[in-house]
Amino acid sequence: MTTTAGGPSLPQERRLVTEVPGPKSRELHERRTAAVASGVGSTLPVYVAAAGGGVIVDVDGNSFIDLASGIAVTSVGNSAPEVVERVTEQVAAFTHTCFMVAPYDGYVEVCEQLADLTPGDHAKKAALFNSGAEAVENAVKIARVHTGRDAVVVVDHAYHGRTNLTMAMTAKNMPYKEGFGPFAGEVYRAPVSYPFRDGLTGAEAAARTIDVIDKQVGASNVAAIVIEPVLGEGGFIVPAPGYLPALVEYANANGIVFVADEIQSGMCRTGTWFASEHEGWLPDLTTVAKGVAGGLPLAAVVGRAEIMDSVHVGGLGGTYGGNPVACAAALGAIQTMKVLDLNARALGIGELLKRRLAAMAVTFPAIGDVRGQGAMIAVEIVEPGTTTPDPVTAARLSAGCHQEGVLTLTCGTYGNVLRFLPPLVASRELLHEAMDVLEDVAAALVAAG
Ligand code: PLZ
Repeated sequence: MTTTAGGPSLPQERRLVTEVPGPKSRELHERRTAAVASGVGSTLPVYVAAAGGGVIVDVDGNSFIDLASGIAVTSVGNSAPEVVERVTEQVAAFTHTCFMVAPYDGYVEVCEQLADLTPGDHAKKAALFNSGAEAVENAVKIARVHTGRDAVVVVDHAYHGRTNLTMAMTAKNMPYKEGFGPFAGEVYRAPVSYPFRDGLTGAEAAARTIDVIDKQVGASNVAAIVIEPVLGEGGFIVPAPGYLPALVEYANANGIVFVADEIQSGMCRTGTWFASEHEGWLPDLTTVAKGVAGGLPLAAVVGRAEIMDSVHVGGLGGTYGGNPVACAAALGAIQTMKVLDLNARALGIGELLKRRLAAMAVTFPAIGDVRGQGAMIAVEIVEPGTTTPDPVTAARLSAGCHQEGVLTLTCGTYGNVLRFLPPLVASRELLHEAMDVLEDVAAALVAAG
């Protein structure tokens, strides 16, 4: 294996020196095709040599502007110095004892930090896991024990993971669920607030959601309502103002555990530590993963101490959950977020991207909606003048950006949303350049008819 130094000292530039993908990437792709199961896809099959700040450099020497952050993970940038330093120290000290066998302070400190950073000054506790899906599963386990109830309510366009329970909770069939059933029971889906498509106020949309829960499930049967404050894979949908506070009020009034799945929206991504802060409501439990550990696998459930503590001793755990190296990475990432004030940077990024995208929408009417919070921004691509989804144009825009050295992602139930999730340390120059590229790609599509 060959490695090149990454991190923020990598030249922060877009640079294409071969076609995309280049010859070395194509060679690696052949090996991959023979060795890696075909069910695992890749958005852009260029093989990575190094990454840092706002760029990813491939094995052919091409440098891409990164608008993906490994799906909202490397918010502090790849190989952030504070993460590298703490991980290096930890790897040299010890790599694993299993917290359930012999504990260590890094795990405790991550739980303390998460209790401190999540909203509300009530008593909180946390437990650590490996992946987002695992955190969601554990939030449901905890809510069921706490309430003595079975039902879990999720919403349209939700994404919660790929394990058996979380597949049942995820809305979209293809590619996440197709052929993988039967799915776990006692998961009920209610409509959500999707301002671009339903035109409802937050109060109206909440009344619709609550009506479905009351009539089809019964509030007294519901252990948990699980929802993403900004729906991520489902299309970067920001519910109308008032929607989430109304659901929280309903949950509180009915003894239902309200779980905010902040796996994608948390840890500075939307310009606050957690997206729930935008409207000032308090979740009972929050699931955390992705951005929390600067690229190492770590996840958490954090929330009200009395709910977290309702589980019997030994009821929560797993071999690797809260691995010491991942905890060291998280402490380095959180430190970086504080020192660089990445919440402020996320707000600045959001403002820049929204301004550029709104200007683009004037000459490119396929952009039906520009939305998002902080550095979690997207455009919904439609047939001009309608709300009819146009996934083909969204895919063309994204592929066009890839060819020009900008790594973009799509999402959405209809596959027609182009989303932007840059590392929060990306420079304004790089972000402007990425928007220039997108503008050119869109203009070329218009010119081609
Ligand atoms: N909850 C809100 O966004 C992960 C998934 C990409 P894991 N989203 C990216 C893919 O195609 O697998 C996610 C999320 C929210 C839960 C999860 C699941 O987190 O760490 O991927 O299990």
